[in-house]
Amino acid sequence: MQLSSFSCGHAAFVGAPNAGKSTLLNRLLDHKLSIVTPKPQTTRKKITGIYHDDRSQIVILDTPGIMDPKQALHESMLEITRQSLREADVIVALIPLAKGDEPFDRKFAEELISKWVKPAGKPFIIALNKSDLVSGSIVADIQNELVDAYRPLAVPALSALSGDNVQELVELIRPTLPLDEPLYPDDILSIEPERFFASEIVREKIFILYGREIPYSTEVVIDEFKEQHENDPRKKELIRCSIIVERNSQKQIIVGAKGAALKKLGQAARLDIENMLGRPVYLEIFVKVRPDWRKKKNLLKSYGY
Ligand SMILES: Nc1nc2c(ncn2[C@@H]2O[C@H](COP(=O)(O)OP(=O)(O)OP(=O)(O)O)[C@@H](O)[C@H]2O)c(=O)[nH]1
Ligand SMILES: [Mg+2]
Repeated sequence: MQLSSFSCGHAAFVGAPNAGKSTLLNRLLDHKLSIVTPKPQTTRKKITGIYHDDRSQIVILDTPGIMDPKQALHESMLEITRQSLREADVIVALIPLAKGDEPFDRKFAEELISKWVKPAGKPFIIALNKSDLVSGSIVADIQNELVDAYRPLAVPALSALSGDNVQELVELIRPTLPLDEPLYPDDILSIEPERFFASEIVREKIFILYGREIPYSTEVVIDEFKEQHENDPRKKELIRCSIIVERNSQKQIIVGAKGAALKKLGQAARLDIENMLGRPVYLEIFVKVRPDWRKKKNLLKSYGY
């Protein structure tokens, strides 16, 4: 490692919900750090992922997607995105080239760049994601259009899902970072604690296993995370967590007939948590009703928003 030419700094990934910000972070780290689901508004808090190579360390800030806030929870999520923009040395505005059958969303691109990215006053790259979904011929037109309209540093088209052109993004980010020593040791991928990622894994399974309003009405809180392995590596980790819902009817859906749905959720979450920790886990899940928790500032605060 040549420190005199080493670059280190923060890159904020911002964009609409479902743009693929978390997928891109995971692809760059070659590790599933941030939870990903087909549903929008999956990420609710800042996820810090640390990318390392011989010449650079990029502290990547994955953020909640930008939407019209409808409740206090959304306001808190947007505040997290604002904070990440303030911390950033460079901003990567991630815009999907296609959304299902819908074409490129110029209106959202305009809002994202003019209301969020430009006011931050940082160098920015517009990264066009999901290039695997569109034909190459339309991409060049969109790239030219965005260059003319917003004058970004660059407009790479990439696919976070396939990895196509993702390394090029690193090459574009690197020169924007300060020449500086690495901030973190080269063997860590994140600075958030394991218990946070355990709660995220439970949340991811809720997003995947339940439909309608359930994912959006739930929060996951880790009540106890006991490392019991210190003297005996075979001993299980004990994790007690609560799933918070807004209404009793939602609690019934989460639990399911004879507890079957909750059991399925618990199994899926436990496997992923064990994978993350590399140790066996005993996962206990409670379901609690907290009416209108998404609108209550004090509850939101206690859940880390
Ligand atoms: N086809 C395709 N799908 C992608 C690509 N990148 C992400 N996706 C999919 O898009 C969906 C959303 O991805 P996420 O990474 O969760 O998106 P996000 O921007 O983090 O979304 P929020 O956390 O809700 O703001 C998932 O189903 C991904 O598999 C891509 O390059 N191509
Ligand atoms: Mg996300």
